[in-house]
Amino acid sequence: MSKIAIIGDTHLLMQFHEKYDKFAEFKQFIDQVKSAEPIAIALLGDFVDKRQSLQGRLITWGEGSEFQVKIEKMIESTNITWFAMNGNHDDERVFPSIEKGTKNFKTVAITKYGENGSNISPVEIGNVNAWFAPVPHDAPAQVTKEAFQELAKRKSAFTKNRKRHVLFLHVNMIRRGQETGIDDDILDIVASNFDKIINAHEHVYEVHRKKKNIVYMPASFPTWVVKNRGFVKKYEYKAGSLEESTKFKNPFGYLMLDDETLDVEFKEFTPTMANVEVKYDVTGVNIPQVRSDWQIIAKLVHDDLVATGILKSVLVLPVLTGTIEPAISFTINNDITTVFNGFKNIYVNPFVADENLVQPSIDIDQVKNERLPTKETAFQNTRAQVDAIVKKLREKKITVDPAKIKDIITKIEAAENTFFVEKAKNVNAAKYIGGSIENLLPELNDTFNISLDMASIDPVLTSAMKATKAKSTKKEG
Ligand SMILES: [Mn+2]
Repeated sequence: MSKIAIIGDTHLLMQFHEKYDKFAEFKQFIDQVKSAEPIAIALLGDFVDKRQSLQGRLITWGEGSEFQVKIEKMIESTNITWFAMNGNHDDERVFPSIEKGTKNFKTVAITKYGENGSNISPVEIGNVNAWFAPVPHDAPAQVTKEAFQELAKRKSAFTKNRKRHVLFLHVNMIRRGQETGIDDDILDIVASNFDKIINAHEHVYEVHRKKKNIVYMPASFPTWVVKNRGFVKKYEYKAGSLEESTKFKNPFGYLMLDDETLDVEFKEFTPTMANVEVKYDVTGVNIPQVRSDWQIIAKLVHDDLVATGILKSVLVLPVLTGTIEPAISFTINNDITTVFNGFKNIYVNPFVADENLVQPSIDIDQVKNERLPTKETAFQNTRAQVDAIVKKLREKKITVDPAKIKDIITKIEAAENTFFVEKAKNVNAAKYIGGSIENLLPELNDTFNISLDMASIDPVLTSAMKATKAKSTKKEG
């Protein structure tokens, strides 16, 4: 009795989190696979990815090839033969190129449009005939049906040996709405012809609920952050406490296929980082509330998963529900991130909306009449406060000429300042203002904390004055 390891959906060049090193993780992962002593490794695609966003720009396959040597060495270190088929995220040039540099890596199928499986033959691995079928992942139902009929025909005509037949695929199989997935009657064409069917791409280990010989395979380790996929646990925050919505479940790992019984075993791989979801109701909250709530949330998630040693690090995905005020939506990601900066081994992702989240849209004319000021009203208000600012500073034994403050305000106003228009597009206000006045008044820039303080410029001016004063005092001293 021998076992074949089946791996896939590693997405090595897709960023999960900047602190998560997929190459280091991949090494750990294949070491674990190797220690299970499979006779071969079947790699079912979405291995490296065509493109990834690196520091905000897309890198091409050419740039990605700098990782190739690293990957090839890791594959070689297993001393096990790899049989590989690419997925929809892999550039079709990558696998043949890895094969050239790696003696134990064999490209057995290249998935691309127009492929229908009509010219493939199985690879004998142990006691099975392994059919790697390069059927496109999102082909129209009729195309998939014809490809499956072709595969069934070829399998029926196969007489070379009496081994059992396993079909490997990388397609959208699970029904998710009208457009995605394959109907049971089409699946039946292969389910009734092959002894076992293993489909990558779904990132979840599951046996088809009707056709028990169809198995979906798990992702090796975290891929990217999407709501409702790939999480290890879900929580909901309610009135100061964090309720568990799901039990901890590690969805990552690989499959071991018994080459005699064709039994499939899911082997867990515990990643060094995984994400959880926290549902949070934003109705009626203000910024101090957001910060104190998330202080509690971060602490509780940390205590539950990191302090207990279940995971080395955790990435939290805030899932917002309720009604979000514009004033909160502009800064909530920053406010939450600020809280997490105080924790070790726990990180936070930008929020996503729950299906019920109401986000009132803002148009610039409407903003004029609401509490978010326009550029004009913000500067008007601030000018009206100059005397008060001078008075406050005097109480702190700082003497400032009101004309100087007016001068600073005029400089800010005169600077290229489309912030109040950009704000409607959800641009981070603190960063925008910080950037636009940086050259004018570096001391001011230091003092920006949260953007909404800018709605009234006086607290910013106050602390800027302090900073200026402190600096000049130092110099004099
Ligand atoms: Mn895929």
